[in-house]
Amino acid sequence: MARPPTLLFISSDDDPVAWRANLAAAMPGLEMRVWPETGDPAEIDAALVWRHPPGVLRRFPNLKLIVNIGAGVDYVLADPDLPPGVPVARIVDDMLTQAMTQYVVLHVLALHRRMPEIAAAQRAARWRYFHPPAASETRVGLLGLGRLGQDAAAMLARFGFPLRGWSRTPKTLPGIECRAGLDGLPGFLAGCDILVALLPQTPATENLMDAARFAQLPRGAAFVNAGRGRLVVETDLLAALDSGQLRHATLDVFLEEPLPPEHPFWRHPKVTVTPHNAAAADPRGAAEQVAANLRRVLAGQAPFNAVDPARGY
Ligand code: NDP
Ligand code: OXD
Repeated sequence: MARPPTLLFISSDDDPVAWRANLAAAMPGLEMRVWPETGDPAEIDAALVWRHPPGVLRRFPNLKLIVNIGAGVDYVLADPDLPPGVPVARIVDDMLTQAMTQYVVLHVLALHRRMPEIAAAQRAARWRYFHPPAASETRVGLLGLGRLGQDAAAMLARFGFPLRGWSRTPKTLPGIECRAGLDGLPGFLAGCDILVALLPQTPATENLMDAARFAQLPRGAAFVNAGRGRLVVETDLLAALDSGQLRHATLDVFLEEPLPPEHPFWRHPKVTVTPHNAAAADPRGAAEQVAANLRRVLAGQAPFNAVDPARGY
């Protein structure tokens, strides 16, 4: 009798019970094993992973697919011992996209309406009036115009913000002034009153936002990072906040996560910290595509939403 398709789940941040239930519904007969209980390594067809221990995926000689439980695959690609030739797919999912768009809209509106300054005034029992600004006065820029950046931009457009976006390859998108590549970056940054980073972490994007790039923003701009911590030189960001070049930073992602208790971001008056919870893959939305991708690789087809390891996303 043929053995059932078998998937190994490796994550200490995600709920294996919920994944098991949703995968069973999406692919009846699927066997799911939870790391470190792998059973016979030769039976593992696919690995569903978030921050797996580096090197372990080499142990499965018949592995045909690695699925990252999330949109950003930097944790997977950072493994120097990935099994060669096994495709890596990421989650591209409406629930995750909606959550990220909620996060971006929430924080762009808060920054546009000066909520950090108003909250600080309340803590000091001070009546500090800010005239409600028009959306047309606040130019919002998106670093990254992928699945998440484009969805957030479409929602922000409804509020009337002038929008611009930056990507690796040139794009034409309705209602968004698009720039591409490093040559296009200074001009892009110069027109962002609120800058939202939704880039993947790759060798080309690490440390992108350094002192020189913060200096290219208009003085008093605000920054939101929902991409990855390594996009930013944290000491340069702190210096830009302290000098007044930036008026506020809202940060969901950090060089070190969890953010250590002694980190200056926690207590900085111009920083809002959120615990890397802008968006997350949810098995209710994502199990179906994991099952579909497993069916595809078992049939000898390439998976959907595969990433290019050479490009890094
Ligand atoms: P996509 O792969 O769909 O889009 C990535 C975008 O970044 C593309 O527009 C791409 O350009 C652009 N890009 C990549 N490299 C460069 C570069 N060197 N220069 C300029 N632009 C570049 O990713 P998603 O939109 O799905 O996700 C983006 C990131 O968001 C994830 O990689 C992850 O790090 C982060 N994320 C964070 C979460 C959180 O909870 N904080 C949750 C989910 C995701 P091009 O279009 O030309 O290819
Ligand atoms: C992701 C994340 O990449 O949660 O999906 O950060």
